[in-house]
Amino acid sequence: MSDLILALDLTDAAKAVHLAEITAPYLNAIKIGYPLILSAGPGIVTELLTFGLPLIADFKVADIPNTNRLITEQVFHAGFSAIISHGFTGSDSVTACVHTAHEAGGECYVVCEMSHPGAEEFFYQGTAERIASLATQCGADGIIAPATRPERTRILREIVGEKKILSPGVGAQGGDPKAISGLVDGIIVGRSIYEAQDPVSAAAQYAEACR
Ligand code: OMP
Repeated sequence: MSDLILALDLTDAAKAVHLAEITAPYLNAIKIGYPLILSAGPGIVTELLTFGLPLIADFKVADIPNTNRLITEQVFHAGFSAIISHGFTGSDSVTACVHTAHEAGGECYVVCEMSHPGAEEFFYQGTAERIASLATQCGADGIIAPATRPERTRILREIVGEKKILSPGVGAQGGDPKAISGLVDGIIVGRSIYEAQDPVSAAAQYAEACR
């Protein structure tokens, strides 16, 4: 059993709010990032919070520790419950996000291996495994690992143990929710819900697949 997290990557604020409202009963969290924040403005966070779901800030933070801290402070000040950080920046940068998130009572997830084909160019050959160890040592709450490669996520699970794994790449990127849901704590689904003919029934089906 895993959570269903909607990746709300729409650039039309009204559509995004409507989509969140109608699918909310089937969701455990909503993840938003640059597409919606840059098009709608930061005020969209307050609107989405009215649906009573945790909001995850997907800014894939990847800067020096001080800048990471400043970004993370603003994310939690805005009302988010969790932030996604990159891990390749090193332990000091990741620790800045983790500590700042924890000070605010929130969570920090570290990207270990991405879900798209190009990820094989850099995240293979031990890099993802090293980032997973780093995320654990830095006290991160969990990692991001690909639904498109369940066999890789299985390896990362061995490294992070009980820490949470959130897994994108289901649906539009080809990942099968049934193949991954038992292995991870949450699946992240975007286009296969918000571009579906019937987003409510798509969300209901993904929620069922998470059971
Ligand atoms: P769909 O492909 O439309 O389901 O969206 C997937 C969502 O997960 C998008 O918001 C991506 O930015 C995000 N994502 C990935 O697709 N792959 C990754 O490796 C990491 C993320 C992420 O960090 O959420």
